[in-house]
Amino acid sequence: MEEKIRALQAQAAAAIEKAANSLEELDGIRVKFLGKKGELTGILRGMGAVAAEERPKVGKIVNEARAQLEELIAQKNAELKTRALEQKLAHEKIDVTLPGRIQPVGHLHPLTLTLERIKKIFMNMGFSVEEGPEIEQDYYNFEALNLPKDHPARDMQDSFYITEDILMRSQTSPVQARTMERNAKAGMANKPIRMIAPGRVYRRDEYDASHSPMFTQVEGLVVDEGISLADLKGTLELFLREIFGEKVGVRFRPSFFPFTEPSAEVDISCVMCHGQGCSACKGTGWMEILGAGMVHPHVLEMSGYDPAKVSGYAFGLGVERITMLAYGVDDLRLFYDNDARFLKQF
Ligand code: 2NL
Repeated sequence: MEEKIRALQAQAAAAIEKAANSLEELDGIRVKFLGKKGELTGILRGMGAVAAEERPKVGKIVNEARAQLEELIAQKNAELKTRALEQKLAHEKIDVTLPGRIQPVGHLHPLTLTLERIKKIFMNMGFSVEEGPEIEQDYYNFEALNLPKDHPARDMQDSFYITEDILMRSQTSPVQARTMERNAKAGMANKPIRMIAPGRVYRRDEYDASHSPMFTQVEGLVVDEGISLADLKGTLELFLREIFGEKVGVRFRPSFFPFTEPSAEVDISCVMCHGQGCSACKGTGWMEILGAGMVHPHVLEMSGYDPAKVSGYAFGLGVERITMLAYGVDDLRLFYDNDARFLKQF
């Protein structure tokens, strides 16, 4: 009996030593020898067959064998766990000295940058920023601005019609017309207005270095008692000096717009030659930058304002043109190409 136990013990010890390559395998060995139905346990169960005087001795040997095997299993268990942890650590090793991956950070589009600058300058002068629909009614786009149906000046802003009466706006002035009309309809006719209306406008046009059927406009409108051409001149000069610098020359030339009277075109001294005359300004030393004028009395009247009580000035400028002159961009199409090599430079 003693030999049988010793043999079993040796067999189990050898199995633990060499066979256990995983915790599962080790547990299998434990169950095989020490489990409830295990081989060593079986011997204890069979003690009835052992002579009474032999039992304590046999029991002792079995318990010693059991204790030794449990010890071996615990050692092997610890060994396997350590090995598993080492493998895991080796596998998950990271090199903290590797350089990081650079995340490309985007930035605002040059037109957005200019528009934000323009908005900020006017907001600092007390203007509000108003927006309106790009798909507009013929009435607000043309009629309310003194351009009745079949008026020849509509040709200058030939637009994209969706129906007879619905079109892509050709200017942002419908936003101003709507603002005046809203005030008048709310019983606040002649309420002072100091606003700009930025946004996209659409015209039937060529697509070349300086024309596009879609561009970005900012129009401004100021209406109050006693507004004069001096207010228009002072405000626009201040604005142009903020954008192009203190030293920029500014001049007003008489012009015509159907919605203003009198009207003016505003030039700045050439950004390339500073007034000397070069190819960029066709030798004149000046560059046209925006259009403006005193709001036509009929325009005020149509939106419910009383031209006998209030007067106003208005202006319109192209954001693309200002951006081109401010940054020295020579082709307007670059703004819409979405070529990162161009856009990255701003
Ligand atoms: C330009 C200049 C301009 C206006 C726009 C305007 C708006 C209202 C009343 C009167 Cl609600 N005028 N806008 C005035 C003068 C010029 O645009 O170069 N346009 C192509």
